[in-house]
Amino acid sequence: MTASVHSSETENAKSADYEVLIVGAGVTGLYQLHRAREHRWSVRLLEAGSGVGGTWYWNRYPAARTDSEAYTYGYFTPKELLAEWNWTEHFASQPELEAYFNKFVNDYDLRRDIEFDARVVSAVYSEVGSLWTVTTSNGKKFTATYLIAASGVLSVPFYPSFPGTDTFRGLTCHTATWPRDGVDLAGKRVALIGTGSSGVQLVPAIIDEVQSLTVYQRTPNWAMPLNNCALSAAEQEEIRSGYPALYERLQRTSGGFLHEDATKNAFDDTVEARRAHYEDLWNGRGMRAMFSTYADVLTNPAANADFSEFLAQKIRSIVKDPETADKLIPKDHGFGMKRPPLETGYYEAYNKPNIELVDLRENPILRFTTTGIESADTTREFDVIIYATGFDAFTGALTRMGIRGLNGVSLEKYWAEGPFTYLGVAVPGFPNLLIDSGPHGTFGNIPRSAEVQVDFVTGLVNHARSNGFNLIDAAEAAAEDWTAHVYEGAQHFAQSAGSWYVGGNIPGKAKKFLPYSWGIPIYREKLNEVANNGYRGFRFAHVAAEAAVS
Ligand code: N01
Repeated sequence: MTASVHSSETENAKSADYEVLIVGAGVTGLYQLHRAREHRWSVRLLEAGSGVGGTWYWNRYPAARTDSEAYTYGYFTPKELLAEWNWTEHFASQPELEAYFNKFVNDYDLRRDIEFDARVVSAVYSEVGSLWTVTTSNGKKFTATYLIAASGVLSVPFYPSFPGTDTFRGLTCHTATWPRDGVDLAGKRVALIGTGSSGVQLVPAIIDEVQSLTVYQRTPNWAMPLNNCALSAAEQEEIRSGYPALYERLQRTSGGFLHEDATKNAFDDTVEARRAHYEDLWNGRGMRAMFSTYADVLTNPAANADFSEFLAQKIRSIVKDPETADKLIPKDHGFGMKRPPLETGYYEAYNKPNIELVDLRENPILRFTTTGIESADTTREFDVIIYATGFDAFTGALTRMGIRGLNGVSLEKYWAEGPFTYLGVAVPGFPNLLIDSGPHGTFGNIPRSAEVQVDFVTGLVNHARSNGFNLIDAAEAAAEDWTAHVYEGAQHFAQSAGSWYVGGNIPGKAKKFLPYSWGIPIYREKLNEVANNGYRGFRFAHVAAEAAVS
């Protein structure tokens, strides 16, 4: 590596269109753009959609909403936004979230730095001048020193392939690309494939308007009540005045949620005390059970089975038909081994006369026909088929961008056996590619996890700028240590084989653990430690505009 240190912060930027390109105008990318502005980087944000919000721009199916309390999901800076914005419910709906992100970009005049309808189709690193050249689907080309991917961990919809899908003459749609104008489901015969969080939210939202709903379920989930409700004006004021304390709490909890981490183990309590605690969790709001059940609920199989059995009893007590209830109870994984959906009337919907549950383990889909779906038991006719079949999570967006690092190495090939990152923010051999939300760095309440990454990446780029560097690369040994640390934390997720946590939902994808499961406080601590030690594990250099790196 030829490296000479220059004092000019922006010499390289002169030969590039921008110092920084950000990919994605979701919750993470918009925050990164805001931080870029604060530091006066020359920046452009490339967004595939025609509007902002990311997840909350694309997933506009009926009843799409967060299961993080809205006031823990929004931004904590800038302060004016906290003062001005009122959340109307504990868990915000898609329209409210989309409005929130639009207010953010409008208030802070971020829109002028965003290129819409610009899906990144190719991003190639050049050693000459240490530059990324990025091409977008609208035929434009951009060059920049740094390419920051805020492309999301659940942003690439997955469509399973069934024979005959192109022959179906009715309407098909995916929850993650729901049409802007909505879908008229009134009086229609509707099929829904998939019972993850999206399917579980959709079922009760549409059951009363459709003529019939057939739910094709491959694996049931341990869904628990969301217990959403409206926020009164007094509650909003209370939340507003408590923001500083709330933020401190969110910094402390492992998931970046309101919910405190349990400290007691399950069998430290009597049967009666456990039962009372489980009831309390069932009646509580949001993701509480994931964090506040018992400290060993995910690590001790007996503790996990105890809580899972409580949930199974709840399902049996709500769903009147015992056979349907049994089909809705997971048999292959315990609570928390897959990401649990939060529900509002999901199990109750199965008591309606116009719903049918097809267990795909007994009756797999054989093909789509021109008028419906043929499964092993029979053929059913539909007007609409809805895919709620999830995402190519964590790596999908990054491996679809045509990213080529040093020597033209492609990221999708480099990660063919699973992601390899340093701190979840950099990939050895892909200089100046920085990741704000991706594999091995993201966990829990996404905005709280992503802000740790954004703040770190902002500091890293500022460190390079102020030292006259224009090349940042992660050392391979540092990435090896990080990857080992990530996998060490994942050991108790042994029953997650079918989950997007491990790529288990995507045929042919490497089955490797993808989130960062040690919790956000430990993640923040590790990133701070690296920053405080001169960004240990990173290699910095200055590459002159016309000089090749040797
Ligand atoms: O996707 P999923 P999702 N044949 O992967 C099934 C977040 N989110 O969009 O489990 C038949 O969970 C698949 O079956 P199986 C949240 O983090 C949050 O629902 O693989 N079925 C499964 O049932 C969530 O976890 C909210 O056997 C097939 C479903 O499709 C994440 O996004 C709301 C199939 C996919 O479930 C993903 O949720 C929505 C096939 N070939 C989403 N392939 C909030 O509440 C897949 N399936 C905030």
